[in-house]
Amino acid sequence: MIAVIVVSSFAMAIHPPSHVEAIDPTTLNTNVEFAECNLGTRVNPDGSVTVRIIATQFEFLPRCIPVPKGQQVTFRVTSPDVIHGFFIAGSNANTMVVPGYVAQLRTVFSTAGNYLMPCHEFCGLGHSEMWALVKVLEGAQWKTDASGKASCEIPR
Ligand SMILES: [Cu+2]
Repeated sequence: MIAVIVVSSFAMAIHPPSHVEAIDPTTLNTNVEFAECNLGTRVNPDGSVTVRIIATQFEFLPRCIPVPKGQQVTFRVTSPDVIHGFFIAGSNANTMVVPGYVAQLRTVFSTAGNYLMPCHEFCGLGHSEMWALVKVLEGAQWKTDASGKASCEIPR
């Protein structure tokens, strides 16, 4: 039995679902993709939507994440410190965020509204305070600036 597990895990390269790609957690602050100005929701030139999030003790950056209804959204999440949980209540988005890796998942939100995104992996004393909000927007509510970035700020 052990031989089967060992051989198959090497042969089939079994990884946890959060293992998509490696990233150096110690230099996250100088990483281009996860730079502060690049975090959040962005519509790419091809029209696809990517959300980049840093999960850190004890918050998600950014804390408010706007996404369009009925369109595939790719989440890319990483952590500079400890293991966090990425879970969007009411959706099928659920993965671990392991430092050293980028967790990536895709989902489609078919209903507009606010979705709570709590950290569901105990990460320390402030764990219970660690959550973000995903706002699924439709129609005119969903908009981006000239660079393709969407934000939760209420227009004045
Ligand atoms: Cu956490």
